[in-house]
Amino acid sequence: MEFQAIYETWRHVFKLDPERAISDEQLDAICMSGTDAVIVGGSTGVTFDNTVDLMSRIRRYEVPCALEVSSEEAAVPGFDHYFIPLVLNTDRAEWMAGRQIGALRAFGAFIPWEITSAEGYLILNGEAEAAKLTGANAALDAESVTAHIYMADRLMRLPIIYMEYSGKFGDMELVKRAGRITAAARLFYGGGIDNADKARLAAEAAHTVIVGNAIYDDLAAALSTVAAVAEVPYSGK
Ligand code: 1GP
Repeated sequence: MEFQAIYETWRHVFKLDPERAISDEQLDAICMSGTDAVIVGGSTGVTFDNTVDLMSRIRRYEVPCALEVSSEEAAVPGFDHYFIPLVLNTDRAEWMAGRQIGALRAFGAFIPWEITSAEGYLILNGEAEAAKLTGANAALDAESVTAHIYMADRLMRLPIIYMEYSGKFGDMELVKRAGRITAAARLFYGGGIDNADKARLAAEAAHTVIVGNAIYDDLAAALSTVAAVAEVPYSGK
């Protein structure tokens, strides 16, 4: 049987930020929601301690739990999977391969490679914290998005392309277009999903739909996205 990575069946994911407070009741609702997985990650303020703390609380549940490793200090063992983001639409090479290489120099021999995957990020909301931090060129037109997809999917053969609009609902036509061009990568979409309708639109456009901020802003609305995603098939391959 062909090897299948854990995330290849995920349609709906909640992303929890270790820097933000979440009560036990809220966390219970998230972990028992029927979501396919929980990803722990954030652009800033992620430390070893707050990551361990959140992981151990999520670990009381059966839901798969992955870490998006955005800083070397916060690489915590014990997750089901590790995602290493590479930002594709920035001129600052440190976000593409620089910091990652620094971390590999220090920890390369200890990395559980069979459960570690790179994510090719396209940060498409210039207002997002991650865009400011990495100097991402968020204003990409359709042709540029296409070129970035070719780069990530065909040339670099990254297993995941992440279209990130964090904080804002994105251009679903652009996401669908990316999906049509993508040959092998799994397409993740995240940004501004705060109700069931937006979740359905995103589920049609991307393989995997990621909900973050809504968890903290309106938990009931965030929870409604789980069933919404399950209702809609992905329109691409
Ligand atoms: C953030 O893509 C995720 O990395 C989700 O975005 O917080 O806007 O839901 P939101």
